Amino acid sequence: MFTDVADYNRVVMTPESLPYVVDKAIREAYKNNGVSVVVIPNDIGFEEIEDVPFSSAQSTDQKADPQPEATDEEVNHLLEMIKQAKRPVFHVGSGIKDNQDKLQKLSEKLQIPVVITGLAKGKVDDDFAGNMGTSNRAASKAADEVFGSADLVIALGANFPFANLVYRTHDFTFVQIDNDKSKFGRHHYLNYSIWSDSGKFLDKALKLSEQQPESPFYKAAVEDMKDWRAYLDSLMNKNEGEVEYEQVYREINRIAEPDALFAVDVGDNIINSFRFLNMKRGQKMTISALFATMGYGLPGAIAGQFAYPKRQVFNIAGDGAFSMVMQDLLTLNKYNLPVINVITSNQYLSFIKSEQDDLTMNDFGIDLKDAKFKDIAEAMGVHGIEVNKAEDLAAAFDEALATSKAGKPVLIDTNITGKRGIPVEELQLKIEGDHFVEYISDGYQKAHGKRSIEEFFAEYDASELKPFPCYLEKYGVQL
Ligand SMILES: Cc1ncc(C[n+]2csc(CCOP(=O)(O)OP(=O)(O)O)c2C)c(N)n1
Ligand SMILES: [Mg+2]
Repeated sequence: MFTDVADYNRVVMTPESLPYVVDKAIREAYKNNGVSVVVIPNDIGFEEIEDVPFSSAQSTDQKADPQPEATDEEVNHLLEMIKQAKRPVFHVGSGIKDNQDKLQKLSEKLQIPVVITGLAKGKVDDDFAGNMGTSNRAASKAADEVFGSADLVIALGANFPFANLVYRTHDFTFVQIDNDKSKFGRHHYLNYSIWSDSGKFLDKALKLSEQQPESPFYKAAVEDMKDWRAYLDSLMNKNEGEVEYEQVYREINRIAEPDALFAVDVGDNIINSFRFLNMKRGQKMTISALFATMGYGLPGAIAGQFAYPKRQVFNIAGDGAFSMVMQDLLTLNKYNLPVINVITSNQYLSFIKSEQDDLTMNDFGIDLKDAKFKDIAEAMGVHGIEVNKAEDLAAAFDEALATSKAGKPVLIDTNITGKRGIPVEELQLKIEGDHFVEYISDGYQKAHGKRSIEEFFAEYDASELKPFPCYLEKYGVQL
């Protein structure tokens, strides 16, 4: 039954072998970075075995594995490729680990903007000017545009699962740097690869490269991202009328401690946490990245609070996703886990509604009943708060913070509007003559009617945004 998911899978056959099988299972899980399963037949629980102290831990267990290292020749070759490129972009994944300082230095030194994968959110500083954010659908405008115009993509510790969507939009030269050879060329034809730990690669690249003059492309990218951030800020700072999701994120940012943990559920909150969470270095985020399983937020938060009992933990979930697992509020109560649950109730499976809206089909199976999550929480012994007006948000989050600080779990049900965030993945770039032209995807126009870029921006309350070619033109980026 477990063969499909387990790297190690054994049934314990004798009571005496139990400690050894469990020990082996733990070792195999670490070795394979995967799942071990030990099946213990019921009757073994009734057998007495001799209580012999057992430990196989070794003094070398804490020693880090040796890591592959880029050679001078490889790094010089890549630096040459970068020199030949006009619009190079880094695509950085979670393999960057804690090397953000080195990456940010290299990005500035070589004038290469950084696009990140979702798992690298928080691993490259959100306020680093060269950080364009995430790409694809759960994305920032600048990341999609900058990526869409790149002629060289350098993936660093990135195993991007949505490559079929964004790596196929246009031709570019592709370089991959990874410490795992099995990742090479998985997502794009490989023009060059460097088998290396990211930190060791960055050290060498910093040593062997020279400071480049300001590049028009880098400047255009940075300004595009700056304007996008200003747009997001203006949305977050509204404080009247109905509650909107941006303001909920403003409040999360306001009360989040510097070492907070965020467990983010699947749905619009994935898009919105990438866009609006202003993550600090000490903070951590967990999402169901590859499988995108709804109902991840609350169990993720429970695991986070058990692993880090002294840290502040958020569960950020939509009403649909939360409904799948809300019975575990009782677990928060039972173990006194002071998790702050933030529920964004829009009475829709909004993430799917947006997909259906973009197809020529009628809505199907996406509307939800309004649930009184506050009352549900209270009935399970968790303090519940409900917010219906933007002006009441701050007080609600203050109350949640105080409750959590007093060691108790809390839930805030924010009744948000059904407003859709701007689908920046519909912005497409093409080269016409000697310049880039931006337009709205054919699929979107087919479903919603013909529209200009300006009309598209206006539809999402984003008239201050400009198409990327404006920035390219302003700084004289050459094709
Ligand atoms: C277990 C599971 N079922 C279905 C899906 C497909 N799916 C992805 S997002 C989503 C809607 C999420 O709705 P909600 O939690 O209300 O969040 P919203 O998008 O409305 O903010 C669905 C059905 C999924 N990812 N996982
Ligand atoms: Mg919803």
